[in-house]
Amino acid sequence: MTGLFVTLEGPEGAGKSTNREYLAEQLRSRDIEVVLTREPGGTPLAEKIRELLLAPGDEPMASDTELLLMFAARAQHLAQVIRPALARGAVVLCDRFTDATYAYQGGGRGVDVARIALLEQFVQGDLRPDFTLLFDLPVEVGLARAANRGRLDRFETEGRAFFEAVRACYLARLAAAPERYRLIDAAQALPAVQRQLDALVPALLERLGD
Ligand code: Z5A
Repeated sequence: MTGLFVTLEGPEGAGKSTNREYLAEQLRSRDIEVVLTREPGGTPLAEKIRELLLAPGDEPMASDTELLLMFAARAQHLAQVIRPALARGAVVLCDRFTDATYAYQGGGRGVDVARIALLEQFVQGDLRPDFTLLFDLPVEVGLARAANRGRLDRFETEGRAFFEAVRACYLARLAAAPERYRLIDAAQALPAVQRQLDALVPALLERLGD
């Protein structure tokens, strides 16, 4: 692999979607091929799985079903988009990846971390993100931002304790492997968040050139 795999993570309403385009522009203006994508989703088939995962419904989704669908979508996304882009030498900017599985299915739903790790190895082999930008902010701030968007998906109807567990899991993962993560203070106003991203670009470029 010669490209660079960068994931954007964080709890609800942290500003990943708002900022991924900004970061992509910073890199594209330096003539770098950037593939902007997201999970769950990123291919037509994986986007269908996303619809299943996010749609509120009368039948409760078992946590193992949710876990397996996340990894089914990921397998498709890796095969169709992520691995080919990395093989071409592109920067892949992916809005959520397996850290979200640890945070939401592990931290939020209480799925055994060993099961997640097993599927991670099965689906990804040795592929892990080179960098993970963790957009962190207090849960109440993120929920208030997300509430302004209107209709809630199946995850967004969860209670505050769920999102506190998600945030705690993200922060614990950062503490356990600080070399891979970059912490973004996402509670700041948008221009200040973007200045934090600007400051990260040289490290991304340096790694891409390695
Ligand atoms: N999920 C999972 O459970 N397991 C997995 O393995 C994966 C995902 C991969 C869909 O993800 C759901 O899938 C997600 C986790 C689960 N569910 N939840 N919750 P998603 O990433 O597509 O959806 P999301 O988490 O709901 O993203 P989000 O809430 O849209 O967050 P965001 O992209 O980080 O935020 P945003 O849309 O950029 O910003 C939210 C609002 O805040 C918006 O109105 C912005 O204009 C505003 N905003 C952004 N930045 C600022 C600042 N700095 N100041 C003020 N306002 C701001």
